[in-house]
Amino acid sequence: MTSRRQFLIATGVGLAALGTGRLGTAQEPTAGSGTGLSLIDEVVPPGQQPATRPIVVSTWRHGQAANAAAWPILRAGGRALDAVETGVRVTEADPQVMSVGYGGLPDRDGHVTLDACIMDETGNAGAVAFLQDIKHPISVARAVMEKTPHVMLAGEGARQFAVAQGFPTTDLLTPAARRTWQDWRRTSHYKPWSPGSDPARHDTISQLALDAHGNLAGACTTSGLAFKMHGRVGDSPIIGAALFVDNEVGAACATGVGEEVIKTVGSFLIVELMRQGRSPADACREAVERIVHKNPHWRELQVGYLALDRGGNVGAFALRPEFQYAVTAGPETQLIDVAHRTG
Ligand code: SD4
Repeated sequence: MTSRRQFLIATGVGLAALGTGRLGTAQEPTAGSGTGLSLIDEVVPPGQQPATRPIVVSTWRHGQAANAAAWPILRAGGRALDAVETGVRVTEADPQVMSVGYGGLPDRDGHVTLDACIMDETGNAGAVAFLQDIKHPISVARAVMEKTPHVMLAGEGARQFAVAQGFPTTDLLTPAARRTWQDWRRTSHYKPWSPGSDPARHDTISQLALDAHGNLAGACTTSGLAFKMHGRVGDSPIIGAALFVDNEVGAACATGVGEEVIKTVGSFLIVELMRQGRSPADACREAVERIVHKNPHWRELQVGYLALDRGGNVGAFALRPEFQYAVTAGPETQLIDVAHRTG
C-alpha cells in the first residue's frame, strides 16, 4: 500500500537457505550483521490469502532454541498454538536464560514471579500474572484459556489453579540467579533498562507462528524485569500489550520495559496498523514512535516489537540497539539484528 513498506530478500545464502523471502525490518539490518539480506519495497494487501508455508519467529538470541522446538510441529502440519507453546517451554526450562521461567532473576525481595500469555487463531487467549513456583507458566496460561471461562489468573489463585491442573511446584530461584540478586542487593540500584546493561535482564521470549493451514498463534513468557517491586506485573501477560493475534491480519509481540508497552497497547496497535495496510516492520516502527512521542526519557528504555502478518511477512523495530529476533521457515534459523530508533 505504501512506499514505506520494505521487504528483505535473500542475496546470498540468506533467505534462500531459509526457504522464505519474507523478512522485513523498518530499515536495513545493521552493517556487518552478516545476514546477507537487502531491502526492496513490497506490498502486502490486507485481507490477502494466508500463507501456507509455515514460519516461526521469536524474540532474542534464545529464540533460536525455541524456534527449533516449534519448527517440527509446523513442518508436520501441526497447529501454530502447539508450536508456540512447545517453543517457549524450552526457554522457560533453560536456567541459562535469566529472564524467563526457571532460573529467572527474582524481584527485589528474592521471589521469582512469572508472567505469560498465549493467544490462538480464533482470538482465544489465556494468561497468568505474578505466578510463583511453576516452571511452565505458558502451559498454565493455555490451561486458563482452554479450561476456565476466564482469560487471566494471577498470584496465589493462578498457582492454586496450576497445582489443581497437575503442574508440579518447583523452586525457580537457581543458585546463579540468587547470587546475581545478592550482588544487586549491595547497591539496590534499580533501573529497568539502561544502554549497555546486561541483556540477560531484559530478554522476555515472545514467539509468533503461522502454520500450514494459514493459522496464527503467539506466546509470551517472562520472569519480568529483574529486581522489580514485589507484586509488579509487566506487559507480558496482558493481551494487546505484549501479544496480540488476529487471524485476519497478523500477530505482534513485545519485549522490553513493559510499562511502556502497556501504556501504548503496543501489540494491538501493531496489528491494527497492519489491518490498515502497514507492513509488519512499518507497524512496529510506528508503535515505537508512540513511546518516543509520549516519553521524553525513551533513550533510557528498551522496547522491541516483532510482527508477522498472515501472508508470512515478518518485521521488527526497537527503541534502542541490540534487539534481535530468530526466524525459522525451513531447515535453518537466522538471527536478525533489528533496526532501532536513532536520534
Ligand atoms: C516486563 N516486558 O516484565 C517484560 C520484560 C522484558 O525483555 O520483556 N524483557 O516488562
